[in-house]
Amino acid sequence: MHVLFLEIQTESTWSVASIGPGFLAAYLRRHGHTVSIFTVTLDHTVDDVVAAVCQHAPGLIGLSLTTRQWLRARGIVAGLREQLDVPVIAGGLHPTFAPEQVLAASGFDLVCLGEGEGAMLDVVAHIEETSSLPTHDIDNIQRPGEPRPPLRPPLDPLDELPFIARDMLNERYGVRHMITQRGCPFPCTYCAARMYNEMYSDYGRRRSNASVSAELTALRSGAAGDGLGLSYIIFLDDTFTINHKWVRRFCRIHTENGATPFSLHARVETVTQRMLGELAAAGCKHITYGVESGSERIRREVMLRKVSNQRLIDVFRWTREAGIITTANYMLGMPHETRADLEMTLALHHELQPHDFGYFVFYPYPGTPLFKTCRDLGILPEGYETMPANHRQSILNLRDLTNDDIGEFYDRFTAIREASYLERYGSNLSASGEQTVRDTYKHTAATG
Ligand code: B12
Ligand code: SF4
Repeated sequence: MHVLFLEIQTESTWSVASIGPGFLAAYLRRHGHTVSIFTVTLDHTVDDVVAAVCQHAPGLIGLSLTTRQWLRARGIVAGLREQLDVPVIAGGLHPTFAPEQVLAASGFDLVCLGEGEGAMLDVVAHIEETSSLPTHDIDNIQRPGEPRPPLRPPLDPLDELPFIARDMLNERYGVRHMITQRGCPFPCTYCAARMYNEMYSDYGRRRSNASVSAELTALRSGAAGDGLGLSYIIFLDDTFTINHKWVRRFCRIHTENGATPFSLHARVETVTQRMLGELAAAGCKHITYGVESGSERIRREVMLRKVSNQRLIDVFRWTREAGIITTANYMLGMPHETRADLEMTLALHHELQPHDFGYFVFYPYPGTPLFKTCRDLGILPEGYETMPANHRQSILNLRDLTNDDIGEFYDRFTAIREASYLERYGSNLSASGEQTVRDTYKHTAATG
């Protein structure tokens, strides 16, 4: 059967990696199905999407959705359903943690909770066999009006999965996106990704060094078939540096294979000075660290990130000394945060001296502990579901910060970024937070 993924864009140049669909497409193809993708850019209307669906003629449409993509996806799928009756399944972080909301919307027939490979295959096989949607239980698949389904165990070992289908990703210039693990062991309260640990009893797995090296070797030798080869690697793992033995072995093999330059996300607790030296020698050019707040109180009590400011300062210095560029990510507008806490974030930023930084206004993602905190504190507004997760303005009725306070600090961060861009490049490149291709290689405040 043919499956079409719709990639919903929410920012004009924000188009990089559809990693979820990339894994799913590779898995479905291995089992004899065909898969394509259509990117719904900001210019596309529902009629354009209808035309694309007619052209691809799928038996099933799949959407992989973050919360940020949800509102636009909802409008497009509703419009699509008015004109065409092709079954639609949604998966990814937002449908996993707000399945009832997604299934209540027009045009969404099924939701996949958690890991999707086996579940999607079962759904496709069923539709192919019966030309109808499943009316019985399939593990991980929720149907409208039905309770949440049981989950199948996470795929283990990950090495058994085929390499990601590169034609699902919008990669350019040989810059490749890689995932070496699933799951993150840390407890950050704002993070949707870590909630897989709550759904599954044991979600954390990592590919073997041999599997990762084989995929990189295949890319280098042109096996992706797109003529792009391998010039740079962006590791999108939540925390690349969690298993020191694995990282050391990776560095050795990667160096032997030519040390293609790469970037990664890390937490400062998980790196050592020695590891940073080894990473740099293996080609690591850039590390993004989640700093999130300069207030140890906010990090410890609200975010459950217990690291000290001194550790952050040390690790940023070690990283610079190793010759690796740093990006720091910050969050603004947390519950219980005050202006004094935000001043501390600015002060810490000046001590860390990162090469670049991202700053994001906190949005409570469904399923996370902080979402529940916001609801319990009564600071989640009515109709929050229709408020975009744009990370520039708070949707919360915070007690200790006004929207003007948050706006003021957001502007102060923007001014610092503007000044550093002017100093470095002599022109104002995207300092106001406009997305550029460059920015897409940095990541969310909620990662690392
Ligand atoms: C890579 C990544 C990005 C990349 C690429 C995103 C992409 N679409 O692939 C970039 C840099 C563009 C990005 C941007 C952003 N991201 Co991001 N990102 C990630 C990251 C680190 C990895 C995602 C990933 O590829 N995982 C690997 C794949 C295999 O897992 P998966 O996506 O969950 O897919 C599996 C299942 O979910 C399921 N599945 C997925 N899709 C589908 C579809 C169907 C039909 C089915 C059946 C199943 C299914 O099957 C897959 C295979 O098992 C996650 C953290 C995480 N660990 O998930 C954050 C994460 C998804 N990002 C997040 C955020 C907040 C953002 C930004 C808003 C950051 C910002 N402040 O601007 C933007 C928003 C972009 C947008 N338009 O939505 C949040 C989303 C929270 C939420 N509830 O929405 C996450 C979870 C981070 C976090 N810790 O909270 N991101
Ligand atoms: S924010 Fe990063 S470190 Fe914290 S749980 Fe999520 S993925 Fe892990």
